[in-house]
Amino acid sequence: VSERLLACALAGDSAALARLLSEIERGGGIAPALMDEVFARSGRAEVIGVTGPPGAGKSTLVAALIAELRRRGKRVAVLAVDPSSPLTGGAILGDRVRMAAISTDPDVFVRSMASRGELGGLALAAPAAIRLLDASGMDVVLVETVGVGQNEVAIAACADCVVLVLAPGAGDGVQAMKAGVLEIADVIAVNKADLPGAEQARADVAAALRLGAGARRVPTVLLTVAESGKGVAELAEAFERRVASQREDGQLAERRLERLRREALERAGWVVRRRILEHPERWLDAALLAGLAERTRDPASVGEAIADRALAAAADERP
Ligand SMILES: Nc1nc2c(ncn2[C@@H]2O[C@H](COP(=O)(O)OP(=O)(O)OP(=O)(O)O)[C@@H](O)[C@H]2O)c(=O)[nH]1
Ligand SMILES: [Mg+2]
Repeated sequence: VSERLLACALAGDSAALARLLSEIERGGGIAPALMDEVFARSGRAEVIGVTGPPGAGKSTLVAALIAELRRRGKRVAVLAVDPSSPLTGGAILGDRVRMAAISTDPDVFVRSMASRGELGGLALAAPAAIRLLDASGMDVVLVETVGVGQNEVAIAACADCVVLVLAPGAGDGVQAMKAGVLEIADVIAVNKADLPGAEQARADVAAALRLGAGARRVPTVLLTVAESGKGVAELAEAFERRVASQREDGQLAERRLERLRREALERAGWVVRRRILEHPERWLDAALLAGLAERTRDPASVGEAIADRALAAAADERP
């Protein structure tokens, strides 16, 4: 990746931005020295995670939020992350955005990112992509993730503020609560408030929050109708207020540093893993292999031995 391409992307050229994001998604990434430059310019954008069970209305809500944030004069990027499928997420979000007739706005950038199944995958690609969007001058980066599993929790952890979208009926609320997703929410949007049961769903969520209330700040719960835009201004207001108050009390800086710390450690783990798997025979030698064949050494203990060797060798190789 050339320095010039990066300069274009950082100046807000969306074609250049798209190309760099493809590089990041592919896992090749951008040269570390260039990523340092991106990182140095990042930290201005507010990163808002939008998560929740399938079909709750996340994409529709994101489209409505784009319109709302544009009204407020913000430059908005959307990253739709689909950990499960390399196919669906983007197309669906694309339709919603087209419907909202905002796809031609130069101050809106929408991109989907899917798991390509390689080592580290989205866990490493998503935060790098968010940083690039941030550095390119976006005021708000909305990150939509599908579902309510572990992946989503991890990706939601990339955000300054997490909006959990639930919808009445079909046990959605209950399902999300089981997965412990309520705990990561800063703001909860009970969407499809035009449907029967919305008020009940909100009451259920409020009750579950009272049960789980501990030291942490209780999430704001709102009713929205993503399709008509009802409650969307209030939702934007709620996460902006949330981020502002975190900024004031120093929590935002703390939360961001914790994220970077975890990402660096995660990255280290993947680098070690990759290096071991590049030359497996170098680490898993005949003696260790015999241990496995003769059942004198368990794979777990062989794994420990391999990691010890690789790390020791790395230490020796350092100039
Ligand atoms: N009645 C009603 N339907 C809505 C509302 N918001 C979204 N929908 C509908 O709910 C369905 C799912 O909406 P999406 O925005 O695709 O939901 P999603 O959470 O992004 O779905 P996945 O990305 O597949 O997990 C669509 O048919 C929407 O038109 C709403 O406020 N009221
Ligand atoms: Mg969606």
